[in-house]
Amino acid sequence: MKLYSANMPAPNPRRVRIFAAEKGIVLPETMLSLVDREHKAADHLRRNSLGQVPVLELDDGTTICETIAICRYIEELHPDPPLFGSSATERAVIDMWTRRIDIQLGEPTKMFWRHAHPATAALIEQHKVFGESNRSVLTRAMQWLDTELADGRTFLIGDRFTIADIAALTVIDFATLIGLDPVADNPAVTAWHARVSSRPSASS
Ligand SMILES: N[C@@H](CCC(=O)N[C@@H](CS)C(=O)NCC(=O)O)C(=O)O
Repeated sequence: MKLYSANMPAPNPRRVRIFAAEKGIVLPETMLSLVDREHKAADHLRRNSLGQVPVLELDDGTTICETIAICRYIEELHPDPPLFGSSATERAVIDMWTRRIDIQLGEPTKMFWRHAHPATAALIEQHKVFGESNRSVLTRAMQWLDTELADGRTFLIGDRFTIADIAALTVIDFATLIGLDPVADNPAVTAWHARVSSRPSASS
């Protein structure tokens, strides 16, 4: 099994690295240079026709794309600790939170990155006014998250660290890196962020 991946700041490969670290496993990784467009080269397009990372390649040649699908596969092989939940209710609530994070936080971050950030200007036709408008969308989403976390829970779903925390941490760190300010003025988010960032897996 091998993970085709990319270094920080790429948030999706980082999700898989954090997930594997929480499971206590080491995935052999082949790093592609996104700057050199190695993810768009013919050999990688054969692994993932969308030209994205991460991709998990199994020993029989099967390729699994999409971060959450890769993490679910790892969870099947290494059930402990359960990061997708261990009952029907837990699994549904964790799925709900992971979707909420990707839609509410991930979408505006991605749209700002694509349409307003100088690093992507040469790659796609940018619509800067739209891109910039995502700053306030993310600010509102972070205020919403802060009110959710203000009830004193340790992690997004109570007292158990899950894939939803990994999803949120990687989006928030990426958003910070590209010049957004998602944590500021949100005390409950700040405390949660410090807690999840202090886990050894977060340095992955
Ligand atoms: N939905 C995919 C998104 C993967 C993705 O966007 N990866 C980024 C790196 S973090 C990438 O490969 N971007 C290049 C591109 O989309 O062309 C997943 O969850 O794995």
